[in-house]
Amino acid sequence: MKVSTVDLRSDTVTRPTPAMREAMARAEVGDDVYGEDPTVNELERLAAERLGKEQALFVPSGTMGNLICVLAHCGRGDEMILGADAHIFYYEQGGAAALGGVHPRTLANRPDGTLDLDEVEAAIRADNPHYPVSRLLALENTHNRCGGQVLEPAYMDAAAELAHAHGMRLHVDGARIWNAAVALGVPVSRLLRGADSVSACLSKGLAAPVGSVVAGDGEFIRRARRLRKAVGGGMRQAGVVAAAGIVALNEMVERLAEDHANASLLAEGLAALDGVSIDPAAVRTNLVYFDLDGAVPEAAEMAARLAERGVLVSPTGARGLRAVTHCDVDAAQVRRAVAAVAEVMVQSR
Ligand code: TLP
Repeated sequence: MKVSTVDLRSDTVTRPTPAMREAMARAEVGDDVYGEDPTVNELERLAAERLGKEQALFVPSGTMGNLICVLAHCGRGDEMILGADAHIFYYEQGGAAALGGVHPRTLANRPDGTLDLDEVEAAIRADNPHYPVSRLLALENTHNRCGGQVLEPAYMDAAAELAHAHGMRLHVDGARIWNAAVALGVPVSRLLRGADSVSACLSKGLAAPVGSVVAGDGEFIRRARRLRKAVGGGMRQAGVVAAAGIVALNEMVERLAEDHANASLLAEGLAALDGVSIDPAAVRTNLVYFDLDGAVPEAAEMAARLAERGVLVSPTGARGLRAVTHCDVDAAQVRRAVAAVAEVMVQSR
């Protein structure tokens, strides 16, 4: 019997559910650049409602969603304050700088994914001809490189208040904002109350095949819609994929709690192994980062040996690895992954 692969590299690997495929096959479509795709229009209505914003826009990816939002807020030479570990800064090829001339000002992320708001305030530029204009504060919730940490509603509110007091806007990279809301037991809209824009993924834990939504007020979405066309994101009969996004929002959010429980199971299993360093109490959502000590193989070799055993994880550094739980991985497969790590450890001693 062929043993199935346990793919823990990312929640981006999730496949559309049977309900999504059915909805996709049945989707009514039209030309969305003309605003005539009824399924896209319904997804955008539903997303705006869930995110608590006036309007939403369907975009092909989280990267494009962030780029469009940053460009909608900032002009060339404007400054954006964000974490040094932010996905926008770290993993998006510097697109906002390359394509929009937006100047990134990074501050250290704290281990909980937040930025120190006193440091943010100190970084905001005075009105002085030497300086760029501080236009945007960008936060990430959950925070990927900080281990899927959840930024609390009170913190999000305080950050928005600070930005607004200085005439700035707040953007939230909410690729996994659904995970944050489920972990906190609050509606997504509560987390975004003060945010001027959000980019939220449908294609990660929510399992849609492609797509993200951005949301904000009507004037913001008007600018974002123009920018989406400029960067090549006008998708025509996109209802075929938007249909999966509607199923994602209606059926896949609450079940993220299972992924979080499986992530804790994985973290506890790994913590019990000699040679692995991880604090299971710090795992609050579906991202599990762990380190290997000097007595065991380095991360790349560990990943290769796990792959031979049908378990896929991502090396994040010489001794660091990331494993991500999602709807295509169950508790039994998580146990198999832990057993595979244990086996590689034993064989390498
Ligand atoms: N993250 C991917 C990789 O790019 C690292 C992953 O496997 O986690 N914001 C955040 C916080 C993200 O984690 C990601 C994807 C994105 C934006 C970009 O989304 P896509 O991949 O749809 O462009």
